Amino acid sequence: MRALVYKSTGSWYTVKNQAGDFYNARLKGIFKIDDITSTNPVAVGDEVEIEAENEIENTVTITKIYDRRNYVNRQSPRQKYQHHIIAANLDQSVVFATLKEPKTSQGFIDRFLVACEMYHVPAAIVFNKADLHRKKEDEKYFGWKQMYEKIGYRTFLISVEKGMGIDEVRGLLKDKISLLSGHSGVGKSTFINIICPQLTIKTQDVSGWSGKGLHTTTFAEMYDLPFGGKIIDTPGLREFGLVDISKQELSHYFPEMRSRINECQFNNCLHINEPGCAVKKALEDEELNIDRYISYCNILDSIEERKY
Ligand SMILES: Nc1nc2c(ncn2[C@@H]2O[C@H](COP(=O)(O)OP(=O)(O)O)[C@@H](O)[C@H]2O)c(=O)[nH]1
Ligand SMILES: [Mg+2]
Ligand SMILES: [Zn+2]
Repeated sequence: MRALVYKSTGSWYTVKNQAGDFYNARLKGIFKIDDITSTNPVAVGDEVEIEAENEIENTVTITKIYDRRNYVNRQSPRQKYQHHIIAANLDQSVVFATLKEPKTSQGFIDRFLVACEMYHVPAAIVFNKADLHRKKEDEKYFGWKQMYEKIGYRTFLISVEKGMGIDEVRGLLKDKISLLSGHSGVGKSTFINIICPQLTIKTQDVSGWSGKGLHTTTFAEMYDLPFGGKIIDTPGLREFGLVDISKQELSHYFPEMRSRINECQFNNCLHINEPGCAVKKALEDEELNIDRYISYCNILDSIEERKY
C-alpha cells in the first residue's frame, strides 16, 4: 500500500494512505537512499510503501521509499558532515519574513534563496505583520520587492492578524506542496491556523521569539490545505541548506550572476577582484544590486572548504 509521510518524530512516522487513513509507521531494516549519509532516512513528503504490522494498534512498517523528486536538508545538529533531511518532493519553498518583531535580515533571506536554488526548488518570500509597518518598513519592503522580483522571486506583503493579502498567498499555495520556513515568531503557525481552520497549531507568545530554544517541537509536519495542496511547517528550523556548497559554485545560485559568469575572463572567477570579471562590471554598470552582491560576499566568506 502506498502512503505519504506527514510527520517524522525520529523513530516513528505518521503516514497517510491513498484512502486518507493515517497510520503510525516505523522502518524495517536499514535504508540507504541516494547514497547520502543522512541521520533520518525517511522525511516528511516521502512517498513510501507500507505493510500492516499490528492491526490492533494500527501500526504499519515502511518497506520501501520511492525515489525523491527533490529534497532539502540541513547540517545535522550533532555531526557536522551529516545531513538531516527536512522534507522531500517539494513543489516550492516559501520563506516567511518580517521587517519588525522580529526583524528578518536580508542575509537570512538570501541564504534561504541560495539553498532553494541548490535544491532546484522554486522560492517565494512572504512578508508578514504589515500592520506593524510604518513608512520606514513600507519603503524597505518595496525596495526589497523590486530587488527580488527583478531576479525572479515572487514577494508578498500580508498581515495575518488583519487578514490582509491572505488570498494571494492562498493562490500561491493552492494545489502545491510547499515548505514553509522562516525565523521563529514571524507568524507561520498563526498563518496555518487561518488557512486551515480545522487545525489548531500552537502559536507562540509575542515575547517568545526573543528567547531562543523555547520551541516545543522541531519536527517538520505536513498539513492538507482545505482548498487543495499541502503545507509543511518546520517549527524551530532557522536555516537549511548550504551543507556541501563550495565557494566555486556559489555564484551559480545567484540567478542574476549565473547568467553572466560565462563572460568572466577566468573560469574559476570568484567575482571578488579578478581581472575581466563580468559580475564586477555589471555591478559597476548598476545592473546588479549591490546588497545582493554583499550577501554573496558574506556567504562566500562563511564557506569553509571541506578538506578530505
Ligand atoms: N502584529 C502582528 N502579529 C502577528 C501577525 N501574525 C502573527 N503574529 C503574532 O506573532 C507571534 C508569533 O506567531 P507564530 O505564529 O507563533 O510564529 P511562528 O514561530 O512563525 O510559528 C504571535 O504572538 C502572533 O500572534 C501579524 O500579522 N501581525
Ligand atoms: Mg510556529
Ligand atoms: Zn567574475
